[in-house]
Amino acid sequence: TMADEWWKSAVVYQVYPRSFADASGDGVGDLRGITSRLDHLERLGVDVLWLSPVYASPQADNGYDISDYQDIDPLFGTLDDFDELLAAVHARGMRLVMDLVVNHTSDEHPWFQASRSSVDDPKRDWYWWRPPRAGYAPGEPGAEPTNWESFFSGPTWTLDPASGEYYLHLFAREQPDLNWENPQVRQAIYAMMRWWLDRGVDGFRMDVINLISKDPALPDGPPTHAGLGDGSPHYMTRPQVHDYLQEMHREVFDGRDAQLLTVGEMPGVTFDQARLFTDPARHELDMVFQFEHVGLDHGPGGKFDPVPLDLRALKASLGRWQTELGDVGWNSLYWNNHDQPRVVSRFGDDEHWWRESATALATVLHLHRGTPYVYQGEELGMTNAPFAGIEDLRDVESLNYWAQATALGHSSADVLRGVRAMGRDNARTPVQWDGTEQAGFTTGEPWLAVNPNHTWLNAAAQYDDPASVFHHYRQLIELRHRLPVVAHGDFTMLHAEHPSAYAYERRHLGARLLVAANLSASPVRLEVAAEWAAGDVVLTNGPSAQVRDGAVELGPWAAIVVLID
Ligand code: ISL
Repeated sequence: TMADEWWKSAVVYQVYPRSFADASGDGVGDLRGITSRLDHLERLGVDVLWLSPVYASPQADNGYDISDYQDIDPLFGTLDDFDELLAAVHARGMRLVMDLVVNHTSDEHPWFQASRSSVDDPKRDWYWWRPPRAGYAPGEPGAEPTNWESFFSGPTWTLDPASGEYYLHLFAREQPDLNWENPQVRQAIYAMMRWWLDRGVDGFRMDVINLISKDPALPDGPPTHAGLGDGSPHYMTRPQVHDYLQEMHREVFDGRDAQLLTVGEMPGVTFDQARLFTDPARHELDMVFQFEHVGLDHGPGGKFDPVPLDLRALKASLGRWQTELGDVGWNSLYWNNHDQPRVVSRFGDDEHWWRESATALATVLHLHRGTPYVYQGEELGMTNAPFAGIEDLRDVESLNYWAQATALGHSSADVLRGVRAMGRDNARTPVQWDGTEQAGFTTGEPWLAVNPNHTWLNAAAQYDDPASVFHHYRQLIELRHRLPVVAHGDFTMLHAEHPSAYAYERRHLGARLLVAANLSASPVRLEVAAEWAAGDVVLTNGPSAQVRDGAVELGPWAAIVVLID
């Protein structure tokens, strides 16, 4: 029932702990740092904190490589620090959702250590081990059991010389994939999840959860380049994923799911699949993260070969998801997370129309039907980082890509251009709290350089400025809480073919909401029904957004929200 679905009127705030706030002064953010900054979240008005991984980890992928699911990494603190954070979040009426990374573990997890110790170990089958391809010796080029290419470049297989067998890793070699076809693996994961729920956490964001089932025949995929292939038909969104999520629901969530939030991260998911995953009657997930809209600017060479965004394609994509998950299912709404470049730099104009474009993009996203996610710093309009060269980068995806692309003969200037525009470290520079030397993030040396624009772009400067990006986000969140039409209304795209305006209407019972934004620097005039002139303008991002008889007028990057009820 609607009362149970509290997350339909909620907004989630993602904390990437390494870059949020450093209480210990070692240059890496930590749990006590987060606890010390909860005022910021409360002021913003968000309902849920999603915490990226803080578990014990060798940090090959910044914590998405877990070596103990039931402990906190010393970099971030202790279980006591965690309990304190959780209590402080609850004391403010917010909820805390954990990141759940169970497609793979770290290669230092005791499960994998046991698994690799011998072909006869009881945990051998907890991971994907295979002999070399028939006719090949271990380690010979082409001997990998399949031609699949890793998300982080190179083959998805690494040889363990001790046994002469390869193990599967869809991501880095330090992230071996668990074998979900083995029921013992699944039960171990469910027990761990219950342990966290018993500790008081309010749900899970499930990392690449649509990749957990692989075709045990492990067929090759269609060739891509450099002798590798695309294995995704054999590991992406297989029907078994639904079985496993339903089993997880029975084993972990039954009886307590009404108060929890579950969201599955699902690269490549289609809306037909997403509708099944989020149909409440099927007891799988509350919502999923889909990737279509953040792939629209990927060029022929992939994400590091970006092309300009075609706004019509963006509207067609997001609009289609609104329709397809309209009556059954539920959308997650996001521009940013720790894997994506900053939206104001990517789809906005962080030079000439920084404040206007950050707030226009926020308006467009937040008033769709679905649950919005704010990634730390997005609410300040934080921008991509001015990385000068590869030595400024830390992310395993960018570093591996750099090594591979330059080895294949691409010029370092070309590779650097792609990585600077699209690399994940853009999202991972420290949160800019104030204008002091390290932006108030740390008293030490930050693990990744603070963006030099923190001198003027920071939280302290925005708190007292009602026109700031921060206050615009705060007002958008407040609108979702206050107006049922925002949380529950239906969705109709307007002017779908307009090349620079994004406009839509929401309706719920007697209420109607018009949202219109100019996502360009040239003024726009949009025809709308005459009655809107008599509505209440509930939000704009500046004086150049106006509604008149039969039209909305929008200056550069202007946005307006009009309510009739
Ligand atoms: O970064 C990406 C966008 O191009 C994807 O390839 C990303 O790796 C994929 O969406 C999966 O992301 C998740 O799992 C990864 C981890 O590195 C990411 O940080 C996490 O969000 C492996 O655990």
